[in-house]
Amino acid sequence: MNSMLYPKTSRTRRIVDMNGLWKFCFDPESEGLKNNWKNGLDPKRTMEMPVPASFNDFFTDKDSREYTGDFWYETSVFVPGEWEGKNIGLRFDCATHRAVVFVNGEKIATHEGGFLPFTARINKVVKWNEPNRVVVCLNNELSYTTLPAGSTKVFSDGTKMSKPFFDFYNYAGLQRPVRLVVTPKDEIVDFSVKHSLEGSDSITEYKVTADSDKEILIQVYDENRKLVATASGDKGVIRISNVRLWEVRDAYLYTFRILLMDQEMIADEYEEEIGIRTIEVKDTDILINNKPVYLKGFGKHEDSEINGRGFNLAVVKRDFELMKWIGANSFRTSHYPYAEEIIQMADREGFLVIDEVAAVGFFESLMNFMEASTGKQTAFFSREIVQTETKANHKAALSELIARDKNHACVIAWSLMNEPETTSKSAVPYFKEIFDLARELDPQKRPRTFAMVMNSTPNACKCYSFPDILSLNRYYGWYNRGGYEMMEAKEAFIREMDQWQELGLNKPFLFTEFGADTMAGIHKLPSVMWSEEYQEEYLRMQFEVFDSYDFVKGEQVWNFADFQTTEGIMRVNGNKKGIFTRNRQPKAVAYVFKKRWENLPLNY
Ligand code: GCB
Repeated sequence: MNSMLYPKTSRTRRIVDMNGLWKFCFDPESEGLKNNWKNGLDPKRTMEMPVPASFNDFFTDKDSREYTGDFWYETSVFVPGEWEGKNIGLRFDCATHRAVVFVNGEKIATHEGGFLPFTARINKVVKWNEPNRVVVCLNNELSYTTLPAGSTKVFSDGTKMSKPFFDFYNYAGLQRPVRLVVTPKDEIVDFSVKHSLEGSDSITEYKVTADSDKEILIQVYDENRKLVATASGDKGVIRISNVRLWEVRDAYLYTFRILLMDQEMIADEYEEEIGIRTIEVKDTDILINNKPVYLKGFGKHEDSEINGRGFNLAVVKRDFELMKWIGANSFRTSHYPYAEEIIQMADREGFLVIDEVAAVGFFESLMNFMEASTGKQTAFFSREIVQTETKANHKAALSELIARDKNHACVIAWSLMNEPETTSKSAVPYFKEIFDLARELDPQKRPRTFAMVMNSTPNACKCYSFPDILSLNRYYGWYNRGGYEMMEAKEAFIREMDQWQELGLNKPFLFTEFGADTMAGIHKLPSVMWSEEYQEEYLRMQFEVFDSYDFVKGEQVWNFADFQTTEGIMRVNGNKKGIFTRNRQPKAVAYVFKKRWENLPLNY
């Protein structure tokens, strides 16, 4: 069974870190398979490549940076003979966007989707007490069926180019850690928890899946490592008296220790830190532990200088410090699942996370956010291939996401798509299947949402009945009537909000995007678009609108930081809607947010 558990060392489990410099080469002719590169890359064309990282921004030539097609990585890992008799797996935290893995020349795994982990069991091919050759063929091409979606253009000389249906740069590579994971034959494969409250106690329904019929024990420890509850069996309930709940920006994590027992001997041991909280949508409120919350925060990206989308714990740490400084309490993992370490940090810091699957680009346009408001239609969901292959990939990615993140206290909602084209009826059955699947798979039955593009208005959108929380991406005063037209932008914004109000949906609304591109350091009096002054004026207008509708339960500005995009006339070396620069320094408007967010009522 393929386990999505985060790799950990315990008395029964071992990990070998495989990060570092790997061999790397491009394969524009897709000749690697025929030429048996699975047995070793051609030394004449290989170079060294750091893992984890995106390959793109290391290069000084454009062909390499923009490379689209197959590309290969190779390393070797020594597997000690003392692990004979254990399960040996190779765990890729992500391989963007698809991978075929070979060990000692044998194909052992394939995986589609570049933002979720997979583990390949290598027992059948492993060589004990020897280095084992690991070769991975990746591919970063986009199509209608990929998550994220896009297209691939081919020039007259055969060179390929990514044409995303989204603006963030199509970074690729082994962007997150790779590890050898050693687990016992009798193995804990998965577990899930669902909490409810009874007075000052918590009741956790749990379920453990194991590749074994050995006895299962659960022990729960508090933060002082004091045992507070125990249970046995593969499912049941755990009561914690006088529970210390996980609260927004005031986290508390119990350690759930799961044991497989062979008489007195421990056959497998796995521990995870779990925050105990409830999450519910009631009327227009989002309730955490039965208390209403207002989301303050950001749409983000995994994006930084040189590393691209490569996992960088130092940047992650800085981001959390900035989010705390500014008074935020939440973020959306726009537009793909983030590294597990980020979700763990959110658990530890008490942030609320809207966890998004990489279903972005479901509107055939690089600039969908602009073109949507022109009334353009691309009939994305009318394509048969979308209703078959894209949907299958979407379901697989969603299943992996929920399997990976379902126990995290910080995850309070699933975002099932970003800015899909909801104006045609063909979207409806697709939405139904995806929304139903999320409900079915999540033991905690978290609210589901999707981020709605500008033209998903009450009049035009065919899918607004699906989400439990409505998430609006709105750019009144930027893409729509920017600059001196701001007053009209505000009127149009209010008109739309009034229409939502009239529908009486009785559900919470969030703004998951609003923002204005701003070049840090450009000052202009009076303001012009792109100046720091305009960003501030634009945002003050948004706040006035948000604050006049009581069903608005949160604001996540676009974007936390400036980020890299595909080049084009709309972007000046990237998207500049950051409240912070790409180097994580504040623009002037950061102080406006800090003041607003720190002064919203305490309960928020
Ligand atoms: C959007 C997209 C986001 C873009 C943003 C923008 O609507 O969801 O990915 O980056 O607009 O800044 O244009």
